[in-house]
Amino acid sequence: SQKIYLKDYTPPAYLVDTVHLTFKLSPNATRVNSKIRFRPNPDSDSRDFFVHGEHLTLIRAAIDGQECSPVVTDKGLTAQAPDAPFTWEAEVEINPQDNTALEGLYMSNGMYCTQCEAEGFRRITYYPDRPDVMATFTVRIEGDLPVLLSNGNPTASGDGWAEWHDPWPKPSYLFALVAGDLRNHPDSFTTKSGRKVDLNIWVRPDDIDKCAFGMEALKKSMKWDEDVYGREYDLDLFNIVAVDDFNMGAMENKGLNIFNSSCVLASPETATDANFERIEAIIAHEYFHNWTGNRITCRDWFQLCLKEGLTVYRDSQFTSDVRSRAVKRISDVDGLRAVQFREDNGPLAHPVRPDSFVEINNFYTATVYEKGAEVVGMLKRLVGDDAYAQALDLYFERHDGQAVTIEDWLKVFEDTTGRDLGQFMRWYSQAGTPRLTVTDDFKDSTYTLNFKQYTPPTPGQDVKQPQVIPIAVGLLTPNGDEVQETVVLEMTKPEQSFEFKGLSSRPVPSILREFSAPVILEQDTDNETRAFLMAHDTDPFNRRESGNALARDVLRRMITDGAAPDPMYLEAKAKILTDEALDPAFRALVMSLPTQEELAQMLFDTGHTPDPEAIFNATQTLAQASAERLKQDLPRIYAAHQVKGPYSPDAGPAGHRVLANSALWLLSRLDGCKQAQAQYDAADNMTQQISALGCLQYFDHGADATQAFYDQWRHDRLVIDKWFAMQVSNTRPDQTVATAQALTEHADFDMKNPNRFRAVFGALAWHHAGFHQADGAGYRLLADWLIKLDPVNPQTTARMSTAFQSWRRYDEGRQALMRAELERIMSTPDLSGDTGEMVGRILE
Ligand code: HT7
Ligand code: ZN
Repeated sequence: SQKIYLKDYTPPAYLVDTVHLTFKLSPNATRVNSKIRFRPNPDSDSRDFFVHGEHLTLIRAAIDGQECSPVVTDKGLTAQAPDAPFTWEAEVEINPQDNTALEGLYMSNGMYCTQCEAEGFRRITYYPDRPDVMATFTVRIEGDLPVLLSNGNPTASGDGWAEWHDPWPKPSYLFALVAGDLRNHPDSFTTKSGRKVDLNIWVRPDDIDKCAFGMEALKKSMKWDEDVYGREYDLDLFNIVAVDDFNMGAMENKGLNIFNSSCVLASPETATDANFERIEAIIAHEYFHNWTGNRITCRDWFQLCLKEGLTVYRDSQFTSDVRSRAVKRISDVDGLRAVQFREDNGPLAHPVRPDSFVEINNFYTATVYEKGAEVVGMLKRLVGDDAYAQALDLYFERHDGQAVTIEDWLKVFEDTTGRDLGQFMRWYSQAGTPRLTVTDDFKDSTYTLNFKQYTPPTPGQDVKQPQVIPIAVGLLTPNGDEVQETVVLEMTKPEQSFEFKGLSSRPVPSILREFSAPVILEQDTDNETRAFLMAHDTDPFNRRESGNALARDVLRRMITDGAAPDPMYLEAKAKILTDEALDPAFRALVMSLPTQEELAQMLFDTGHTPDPEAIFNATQTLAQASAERLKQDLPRIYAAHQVKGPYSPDAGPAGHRVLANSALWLLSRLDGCKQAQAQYDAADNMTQQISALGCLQYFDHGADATQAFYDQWRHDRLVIDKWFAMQVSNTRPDQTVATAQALTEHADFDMKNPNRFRAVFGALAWHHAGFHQADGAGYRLLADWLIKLDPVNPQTTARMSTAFQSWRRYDEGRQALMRAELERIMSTPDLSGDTGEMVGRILE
């Protein structure tokens, strides 16, 4: 496989105006007829006619009605084409039934569906499968199935056929087709200009009772995008389809979003509060793509963050607005640190806009998505809310219908504000997480904060230039009053100081409020100050952050010096947990300990070799000490936050449940799981049932409940995914690998279903101490299965191989074991390009 570079971009030789496709569906031999109007691109000097095509059998091809004999390779075909508009026609045959890679047209549980982003359309027919070629599509589907769907609006249908037309020019990656025995959950939405849009969620018949929440989320998203961004929907119909076999979460195909069923189906009995919140966010995300991605798309795949970073930013704004801003920000930053920081500080580090890749599927990363969203958030903070709104209006006006670049995006902000964003561009081009060090002085009523920034080298980028860092700061007096409300300091130099004058005493700084930039803040604060901020900071993000920093420090001392749990931490935490004036969901977040993964990275960063077993033991000891400190309070808190009445997934009741269930986890350490068993027996919703089951499993009282849970839910594949994952997640480290191995032998384990594979192996990879067992059994088991999965589904294999990305962090023994497994994967005959690129980069 070949590396391609951003700098080598050239415009397409030919553009496309219209595409007509006819599908004659058949599981093993679907025929696709295409009729495509090409015209020479005035912006290109080339007249080489090349169209992509992979895994296609060409039956016939013609240009302007004349049969032609193109030169066909495994990547596409070339032909002699006129230097004038012409019609290309082709007939190909494809095999959806055997398409286990889940790219292009494939079958899932008897239904046909497509996944074309990023380069799947070339598995459907010959086409210039690149996002800067935008065309209108007309589609005819012939097949003996009751529901036949494609993009846009339906134009005609009859028995066994349907025709669709999408009036909006789109790149091929947004093409979609679905055919199957489906039921719909219908509704409608009237847009702000009074147009009625029909909405449907299409599912398999058994799932029809799990669509209501997704539909409400869709209508909320449509309204929010009108209210906040002024964006109105632009077709008469919006369809969502749930599919069981899907490589990722969901896909924003124009007017026909396709969802992994786990990201749309929900009922109180089968989905947890966290599932409901995630579904709402993903529905919003895909819907928001209609403007940020579909109407304005990417010129090439290097610009992926243009649509993904912005759309993640938009969906996080939506969740903040409809739920809690503080809780959303804290959870997002937890996720960013767990996944993106790990990526940015290891062998897979790459810029938000990468400058080269072998396989674009490997760049749907936390860096492109989540760091990409952080960059949009920083931009908004720097220019201010009003300028951001004006810039977005200009972006939609100037670039509607175009395929654009990050330069175009930043130019809109430059033109709106008159600012030079040249230095800001480094957030897109430089990889790695900046380290921000801060010291302070207080003299003659002036308080000074001195910052230094430094970004360590990353693969291919040895030297980094200083970035623009918006640092939100507030100052508190020692008695807890705010003397300086939040201001945004704009750091542009490697070292920079900022003064606050006229202060009568040395203040306590609260730095990087709301996590105003994706950096690692290195601050020499003592634990008394952390406890003080935990109690008094007016910024909820930093309030929790101080608690987390305190916990990290306490755990570090326990792990490296054998220290005992620090009573100051236990007291500070108890104060928050028992403060009934605080939001319950926020209290639950304060209760949570840093993840073992986060602790491993923190130890590594501070010059220690992380020992997974010692990390595990320290977190257990601290949790036990917490439980004992809170012995009197836990039963009361647990009882006070029980939610009465019918289940609602709203943030309010969900917050009470998450707090009560955090209390239950601690309580289970003290009461032999009595309360957990009672909750399990009485549970009438999945949140309560699964929280109780988790406690029972974790504290070794779970055998009966695990079996009962299976017997109750064996017919529901999404719940059974949870059943698989929970058994692995809730093991003691010495049982994790054996449990995962045993589950692969279960009759319901199916490696071809990405959700099921991820349930077992995602849970194994996230079980820090279990995966990193010193004998290497975790590494071996995962490598065995990645090798098995690669020929079936390279995309999922490549993503899951990232479990090994931090291998250099550990001791020599573990490093050798992981390297051996990575090399074993690498030397597998016929390894896919996806996995080869990923494992190669991890090993480099
Ligand atoms: N734009 C989509 C990204 C995507 C994808 C989705 C499903 C399967 C394969 C995929 N490859 C890329 C989803 C999104 O970010 O909204
Ligand atoms: Zn997206």
